[in-house]
Amino acid sequence: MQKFLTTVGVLSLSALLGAGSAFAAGAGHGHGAHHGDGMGQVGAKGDPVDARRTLSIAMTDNAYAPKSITVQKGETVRFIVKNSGEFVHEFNIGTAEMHKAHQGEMLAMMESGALGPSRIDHSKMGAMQHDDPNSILLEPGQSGEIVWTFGISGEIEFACNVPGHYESGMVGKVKVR
Ligand SMILES: [Cu+2]
Repeated sequence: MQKFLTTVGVLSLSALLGAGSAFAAGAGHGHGAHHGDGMGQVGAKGDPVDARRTLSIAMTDNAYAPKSITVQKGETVRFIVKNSGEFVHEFNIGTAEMHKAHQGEMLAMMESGALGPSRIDHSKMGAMQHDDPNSILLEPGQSGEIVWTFGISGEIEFACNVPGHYESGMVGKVKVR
């Protein structure tokens, strides 16, 4: 009986390990973002040397130009993002579910004083440092860039999750062909 149980234990463990590796392979490049499930579909932090295309994104209160973009699956794109508005804005690539989850984090940042309507207080960010590779958060007048490698084909979004902005239309489509 003892021997039987041990064998079952070993089999279960290898089954679990097998499932784990399959998941890791499907989830892409193992970057540091922590929003979980959507990432395999969304893609991963890109390497600037792979970027053959640079797209400029203008942020105002509360809109993006352009409103939608089309990329190829697996394509690495360099985004240059400029905040020309009077409020803090974010450019964040993800699924609608990921944006919804991130909106809760941004609300917590605002409530803690780390995020104001028109400024970011990095000293108060603490454990909530806003440094996910799929997003950039900019104060009025600031510019920045992110490099992103898109995942499988489908439709995802770029969005601003500063409280109230997504709801007021600060969201655009990414068509991944
Ligand atoms: Cu915004």
